[in-house]
Amino acid sequence: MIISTLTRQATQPPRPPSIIHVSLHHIVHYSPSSGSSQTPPTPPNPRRGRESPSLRYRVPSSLHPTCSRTVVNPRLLDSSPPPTTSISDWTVARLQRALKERKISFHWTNRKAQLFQLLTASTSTTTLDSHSLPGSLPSATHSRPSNDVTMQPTSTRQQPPPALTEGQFLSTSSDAVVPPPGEIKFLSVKPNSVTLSWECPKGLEGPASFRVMWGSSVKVEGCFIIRGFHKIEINNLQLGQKYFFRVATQDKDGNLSECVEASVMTAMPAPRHLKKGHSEATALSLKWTKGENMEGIPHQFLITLTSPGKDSLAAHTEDCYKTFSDLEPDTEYIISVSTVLGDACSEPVSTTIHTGADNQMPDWHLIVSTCEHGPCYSEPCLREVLSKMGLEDKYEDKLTLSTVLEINQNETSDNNLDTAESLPETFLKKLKMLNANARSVRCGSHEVITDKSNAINPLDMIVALLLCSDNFLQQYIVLKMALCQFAVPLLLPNYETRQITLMLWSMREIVRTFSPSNLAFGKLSCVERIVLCDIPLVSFVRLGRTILSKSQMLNKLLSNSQQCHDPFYHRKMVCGDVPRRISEGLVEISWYLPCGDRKVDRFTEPLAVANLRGDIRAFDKQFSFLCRTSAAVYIFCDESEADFFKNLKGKDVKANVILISSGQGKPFKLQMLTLKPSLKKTNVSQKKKTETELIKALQESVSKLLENCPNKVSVANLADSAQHCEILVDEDTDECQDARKNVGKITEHIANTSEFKDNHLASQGHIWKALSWLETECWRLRKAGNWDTEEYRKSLKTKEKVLRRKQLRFEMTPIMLSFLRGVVISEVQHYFFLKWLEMDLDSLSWNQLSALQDRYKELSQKFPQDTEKIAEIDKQISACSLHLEHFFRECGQLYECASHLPDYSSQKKTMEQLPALCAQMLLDGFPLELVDGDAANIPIKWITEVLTELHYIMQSNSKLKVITIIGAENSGKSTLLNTMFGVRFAVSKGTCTRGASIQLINVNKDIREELGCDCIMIIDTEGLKPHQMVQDDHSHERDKEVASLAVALSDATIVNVSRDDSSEQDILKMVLYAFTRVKDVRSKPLCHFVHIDMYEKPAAKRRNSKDWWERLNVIIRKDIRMKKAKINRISDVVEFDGDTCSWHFPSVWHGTPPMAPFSVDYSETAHALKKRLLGDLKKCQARGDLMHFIERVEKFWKAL
Ligand SMILES: Nc1nc2c(ncn2[C@@H]2O[C@H](COP(=O)(O)OP(=O)(O)OP(=O)(O)O)[C@@H](O)[C@H]2O)c(=O)[nH]1
Ligand SMILES: [Mg+2]
Repeated sequence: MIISTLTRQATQPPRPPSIIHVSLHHIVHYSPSSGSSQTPPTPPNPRRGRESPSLRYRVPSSLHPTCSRTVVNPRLLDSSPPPTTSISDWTVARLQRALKERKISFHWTNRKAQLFQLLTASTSTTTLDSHSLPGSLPSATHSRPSNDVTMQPTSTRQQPPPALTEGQFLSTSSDAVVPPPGEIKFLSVKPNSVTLSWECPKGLEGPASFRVMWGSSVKVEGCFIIRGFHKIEINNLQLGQKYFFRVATQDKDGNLSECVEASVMTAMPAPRHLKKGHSEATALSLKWTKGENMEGIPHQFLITLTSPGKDSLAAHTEDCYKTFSDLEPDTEYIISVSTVLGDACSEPVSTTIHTGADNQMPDWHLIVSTCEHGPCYSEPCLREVLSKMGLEDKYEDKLTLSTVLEINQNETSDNNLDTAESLPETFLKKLKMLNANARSVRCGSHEVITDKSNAINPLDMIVALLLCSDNFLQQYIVLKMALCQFAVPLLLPNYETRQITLMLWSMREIVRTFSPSNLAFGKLSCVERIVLCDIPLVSFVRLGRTILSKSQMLNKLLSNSQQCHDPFYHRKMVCGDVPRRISEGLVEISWYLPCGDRKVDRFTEPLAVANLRGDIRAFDKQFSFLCRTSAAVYIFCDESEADFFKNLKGKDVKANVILISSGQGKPFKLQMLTLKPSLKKTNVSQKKKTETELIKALQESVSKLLENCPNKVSVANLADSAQHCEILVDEDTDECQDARKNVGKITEHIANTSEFKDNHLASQGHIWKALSWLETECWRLRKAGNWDTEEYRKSLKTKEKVLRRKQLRFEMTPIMLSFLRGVVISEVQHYFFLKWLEMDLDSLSWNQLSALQDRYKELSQKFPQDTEKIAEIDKQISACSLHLEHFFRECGQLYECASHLPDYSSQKKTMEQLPALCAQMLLDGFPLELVDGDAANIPIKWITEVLTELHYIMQSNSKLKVITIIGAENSGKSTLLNTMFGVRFAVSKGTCTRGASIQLINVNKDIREELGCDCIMIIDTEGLKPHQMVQDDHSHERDKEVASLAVALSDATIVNVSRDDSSEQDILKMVLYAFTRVKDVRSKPLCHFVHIDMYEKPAAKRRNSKDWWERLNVIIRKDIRMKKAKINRISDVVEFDGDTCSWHFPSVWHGTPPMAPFSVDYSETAHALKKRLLGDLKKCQARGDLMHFIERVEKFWKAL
């Protein structure tokens, strides 16, 4: 089996001859007889103390390139009882299952530790599978070569060992005098391994045997006899721990000599990449990265500062950065940082830093706030602001996406949250639903805020939230902000560490569609990941106080003639005038993107606009960065500030510098500042008297700049300049970069997405499609004709077997191996891995997909009867699409294939690890394909296993309720679900969702009882195509099957009806069929009809609810099949309230995309619908947990 071979190769270091390698990990944990669970049970690990209450999940070691690692399961964070031991819950889940298989009863009242012992007692083994050893040692039970090794069970395998003391390892058992070996020497001591050697026993001839035993202060870890070797390497030790080693000579009768003994402490990895962050006269900040292999192990760092003749300073931290203040100016300090774990300390890494002179300009000490009474200097205090917002704890223990997506009490209540502590939640709740008013949150319900001391500026709130969010939540927040057309943070200041971070990772998910003037012929628009676009950057900064509001000016500059919106928050907005305490020095970025309509576009080329909050005097780093990277820097200033510009001469200024100045009561001047050969100002335009005139002049100036601007740059390329200006980059962490490299190993093979799928993801190709047809035909019997049913089925089964055998020939490809390795890696890295892969795959497919989707959309709108062409393009879209789901689909196929192998097959055992990985992915917020849209089938074994794993990971607390959406294709179904629940179903023009996908949302404990479930499953379905657009009845039937299944599974169904759809009647018929079909398998589903004005025609009137239901009744009455089924009116097939179950949505965009913000009305209607749906769920009868859901999927899929 390729996978296990590779695993061994990866773990096996090149070794010198005559050294034996022993893997402690295997001896202690490996348990070949542990039934279906091949994962070694994880013993309590005393080093994991700080990880609780996070529940940990151990990945299958056979899939792991190095050794097993742990993954936090965020979904379980607060649903779990405080762990009494640190056995992972994932392990508990598997143990629980294994117990069940052995028919040993299990109760949740059992402590995990007891459970662990119970299972280890029932599954432990005394022989070591030598094939599992990295060194591939010859097996003890087979014939032994002359230099052989005998694995001996240690007492730990049978019973828990007694606590050991030094000197108690080995007892010599005989009176025979056997000469002892010479002194033990340690040839190498690494964090996880030790190589020791000893001299030959004096007076002994020929190859001798030695008994080697070792252990920690807690227990004996291993013991075995070797013959002919004097050297041994012992692997998989714990780092920073004291180990004892004893060696005794053993004669041929088994008599032992006295033993020689030595102990050693395994090495502790030192921190890496120690760098100076910020430094000034009396303060400095440092940053570093964790030592190798320290990921996931809670540890601390010891930092010491020494300077000759001065007292040394020392500090501890768990973070990878530290700030020191109260230092001596102009002094050299030697700084050392060591890793500390328990009593062990690594070698230090050191650097020398010289503090600045006393007269250096303070930049972070004093900030200039924007209060009305002039410059206001105050001491910024991040902790104080965080504590006001109830976020103090979250600075260390970051907020995660799962907490934001979770449904809690506030989701359904109408109570206004208006305390400072509730601001972050209110903001996130609105932002999740893309409410363009999300930033306008205030404490207190009064319009006018009288007590400003308690108020919080929204920019402070955003900075605080980002500082308290993990990388993935940061990315989520920034993406949603961009969708609302809010400016997003480019450089984020942190007043605690005094560091500035370029938010590149956070912006990576932003994708925009726009139409620049130089668009290739035939293309309507281009889709771009915005941080990768080479776009001129124009920066706006302020020097001193000015009468103009820079942000307000920028908003006007970027607004179209048709639509006015506020990307930059400004003074006149809610709480915009509250003094900023932690957001001074923030640089935000927003983009102007043309739609291609000259009448609407303010600029015909894309443009990035940066806005520095605060005075450039106080934020020199940010200002220098902008001068280096921008095509132009516009400086708002007062005429009296002329002297400052002399400072610019020493800077690396690549930008054109333009001053926007005015004096008290004087008109505005726009002047170009030239720095070389001498400082010079040239008027750009005539003086402007009013703000409107000034904005016009600014627009002209920017437009001129955009014409053939050579100075274009992508945000991704700003990272180099950031480093030059001592600005951190958020994605410069080892986890993120390693994950990126691993993704690169996959994507470098993708030249053509379709060919890539054929070559590397082969299991899901035409064989799987043929198999799907056979599987479904077995119960549909559509082509049975005159055949005897049983005979027909038999023939189908035979064909199925042949195909399965063919499919089995596909081995797991190296690409899939790379994928699985990326997924099983540490918690943080696997998330980065999936994100990078998802983004890279999307970017790769757009190139090919975008044009096809435009064509599809055009044909389906203008020539729906041209079914042949539509089907052809649809096929091409399907062939070119390559997303994360294709990789998981491949996992599913590999798993399904392996399920046909005999139980002893190693391939089967390896594949059994895959469902757990996929279940984890679902918990991480990635959608899972329930119905494969290309094959029109459910890989039922795979789905069953994934959801079963999920059920166990959730500790059997998986009672769920289901919300489903069905409706016409491209009618905004996925958009609506994403808006309501903050989830991330794929959205795209043309055709997008295929089959059906699911996503899980956690329900907070506070309303589980009320809602009657622990989680909510959302099912997004492929759009229904009108009859005229479909080439054959088969695909039409397929659409209806998917819709029926989704309805049958749901507790509440949303039917999307796009008001602009000319084939509405046809779609409604299909919807009604879907409801009719489920009539026999379940009670009437709850239903809401949603009418969306996709293209907002002003004349469009709201539909009268009564007319609407009557219209549905008319369709039913006219249909003969429905009549036959005794269905006469809509109320015969669905449960609904005539007055409140019909919803009207405006278009999602308030204006013309790409510059249009998300419609507030749309977001608020979506919120109301969500509240109503949750209300419905409260009332509907519980239908069980995930295990019941799986049963229903299989039952309904066959029955429908
Ligand atoms: N103008 C406008 N566009 C919308 C609206 N809702 C969604 N869209 C866009 O329409 C396209 C399709 O949206 P989706 O949400 O993917 O539609 P869908 O119904 O899920 O599509 P399929 O899954 O392919 O059936 C996307 O480009 C959306 O941005 C709307 O109300 N107005
Ligand atoms: Mg969709």
